[in-house]
Amino acid sequence: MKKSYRLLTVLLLFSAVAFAQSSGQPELSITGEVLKPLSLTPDDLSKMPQSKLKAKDRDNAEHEYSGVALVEVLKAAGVTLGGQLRGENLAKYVLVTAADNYQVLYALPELDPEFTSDMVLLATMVDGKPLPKGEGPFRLVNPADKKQARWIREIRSIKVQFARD
Ligand SMILES: Nc1nc2c(c(=O)[nH]1)N[C@H]1C(S)=C(S)[C@@H](COP(=O)(O)O)O[C@H]1N2
Ligand SMILES: [Mo]
Repeated sequence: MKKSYRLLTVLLLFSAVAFAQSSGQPELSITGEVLKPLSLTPDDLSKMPQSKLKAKDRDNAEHEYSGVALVEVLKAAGVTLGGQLRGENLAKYVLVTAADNYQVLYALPELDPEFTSDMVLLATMVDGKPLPKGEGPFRLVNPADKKQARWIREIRSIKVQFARD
């Protein structure tokens, strides 16, 4: 009797965890050379400073994308940016990985407003609506690139690393 109760408790716990995972929104992890690793939901992002921009997609159609500047998310994780982006920190890169394992890379100065006026946006919305399935909940939009290849869809993780050992 006692044993079967224990078994029941274990089963209930397992199903509770499975339910929590299946009902949760996909999260975006930020790890590597960060002071504070983060795991962000679209709700978390909506509480950060919002940016919007207009950009032409691969089919040359203009859309308004909104979300958070990628640099803001990296700052929240404590990545060396601004005054700290000097010396050995200039050899760090940002590797972004999607659900389909597609990967793209940025160097920190491509993202830092002290180096560039171009914004790379971690978009969550397009034309006022959440990004559609297969694209969201997180996608990069980079109007400065002439090709959209780094507009990575369905982002799951961002890792900051040194390019050298
Ligand atoms: N996850 C993921 N993102 C991706 C790709 C991909 O294969 N997987 N292809 C890229 C390429 S090469 C282009 S041109 C654009 C195309 O974006 P679209 O499919 O929204 O038109 O997405 C980019 N983002
Ligand atoms: Mo492409």
